[in-house]
Amino acid sequence: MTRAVLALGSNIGDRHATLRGAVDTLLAGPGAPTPVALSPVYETAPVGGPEQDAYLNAVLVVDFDGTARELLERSQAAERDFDRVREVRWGPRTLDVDVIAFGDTVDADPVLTLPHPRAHLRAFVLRPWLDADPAAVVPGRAPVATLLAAVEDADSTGEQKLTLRDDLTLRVPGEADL
Ligand code: PH2
Ligand code: MG
Ligand code: MG
Repeated sequence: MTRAVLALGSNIGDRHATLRGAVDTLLAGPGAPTPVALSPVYETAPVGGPEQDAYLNAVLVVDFDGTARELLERSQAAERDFDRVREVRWGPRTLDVDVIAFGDTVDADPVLTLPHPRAHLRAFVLRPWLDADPAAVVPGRAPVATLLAAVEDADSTGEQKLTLRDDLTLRVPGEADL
């Protein structure tokens, strides 16, 4: 069993319904990962890419009995379920599911670079990850809390502004709203 971190993002359509559905899809079926923690939802300014609408972002921490590649395949299958079409890099999408960390793996494999090569720079990953796991560490780098503080300090322009949307709940199947 490996503890893994998935980052979810949506900025097209009914973003909240998409994130809710994505959590259900990711945790459903034989061999699915077991949920460990689910972050609150944040509304986040788009980082990089073309001009696009704001995202909803969240983080799901799981235990997974399989390989990192298998978890990536499940994440991509969930994206396909929500009609994700591959468009411009960093462009708008109905659903993005990124494998951010897989145990303490550090691997430059271009198909699945671990940890995610930009996670340590992105408040929209670090903030919800810290909520889901206050002791989290980005493998090979530093504690999430330290990295988030550095990102916030460097963000004088507010490019990485995020807002807690505690009006938008997510839940793990079979549990009350978190
Ligand atoms: N994802 C991107 C590009 N930019 N910006 C925000 N705020 N949230 C995202 O999830 C996001 C992004 C590429 O995956
Ligand atoms: Mg992404
Ligand atoms: Mg992605």
